[in-house]
Parts: sequence; structure tokens; C-alpha cells
Amino acid sequence: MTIPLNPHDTEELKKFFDEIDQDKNGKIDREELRQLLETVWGKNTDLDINQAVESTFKKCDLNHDGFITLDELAVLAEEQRMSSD
Ligand SMILES: [Ca+2]
Ligand SMILES: [Ca+2]
Repeated sequence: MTIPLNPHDTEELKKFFDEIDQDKNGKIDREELRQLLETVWGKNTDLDINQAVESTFKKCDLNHDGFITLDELAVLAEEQRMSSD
């Protein structure tokens, strides 16, 4: 279970990041990611949003500061791009 991440270039990734980063502080916190997933999946989804948020942070938050930065998101995007080729 991963967040729907399919940007083709840095520009697109930045746009995607800015959309998630609602308070524009340059990092994504758990609440912002939760809101993204609720938007994408809908509030009444069977998917466990809490679990998805946690697993995304576990994978994405490389320095474990509780936030996902653009750099960290870029690493994940790169990984997904390579695995989908
Ligand atoms: Ca933020
Ligand atoms: Ca981090």
C-alpha cells in the first residue's frame, strides 16, 4: 500500500509536494498525508489510512524527524519509478 506517486519529473514532483504541503512549511506531516489519502481514497474506504500513513512515513521519512521533505519524497518517487519499469 503506497501513496499514488507518479510524477515524471522534478517539476511535477514539486507541484505534487506543494499540493500535499497545505501550510507551506516545506515539509509534509502525518496530518497532511492523511488528508491526501482521504481525498484520494475517500473517507469511507476500507483501506486503513492510519496504517498507510505510518508505513509511508516509515519508508519515506529517512531522517526520522516526523516530516517528509521534498528530497525524501524524491527518493521514494525514484524508487517507484524504477520498480515500475
Ligand atoms: Ca506542512
Ligand atoms: Ca524527514
